[in-house]
Amino acid sequence: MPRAFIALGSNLGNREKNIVEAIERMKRRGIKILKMSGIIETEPYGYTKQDKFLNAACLVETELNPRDLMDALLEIENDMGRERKIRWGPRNIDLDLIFYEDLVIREEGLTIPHPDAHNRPFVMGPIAEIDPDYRHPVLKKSVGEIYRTLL
Ligand code: PH2
Ligand code: MG
Ligand code: MG
Repeated sequence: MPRAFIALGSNLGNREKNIVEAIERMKRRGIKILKMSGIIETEPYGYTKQDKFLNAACLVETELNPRDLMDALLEIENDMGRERKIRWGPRNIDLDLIFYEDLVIREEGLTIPHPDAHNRPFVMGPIAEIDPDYRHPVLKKSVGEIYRTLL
């Protein structure tokens, strides 16, 4: 069955509860969680006038194709009351599809690998914790190597 890495983030409300709830909602939709990273607190990136985030990542196994997995993640965000106001701004839950197998997809509304993931220590760190040898299919470098360059 296909495997994918999903990054989770929250900086509004009960951040830890939001991350746990998002994981539960993925499971309920039949998305199997194979591994979960630890949860880390991180400084806001991009738009810096906002509260600190909790971030984590998980490795999942799913029958959903990339587009349907992406749609499922967006539905979970909406079901949890996610509001979209400021780009890169505060959010109660953010579920980003980072890698799907070793696929490279550049379509309207679906870019895999996530186009900015390799610049974000709060994404590369948790994924490197799960599988440091996983190779970024565009950069052809392991996430462990990429993470080290961000420190
Ligand atoms: N997500 C963003 C923008 N900035 N900063 C941190 N620390 N963690 C995030 O998950 C994050 C962010 C947009 O998705
Ligand atoms: Mg994000
Ligand atoms: Mg997102």
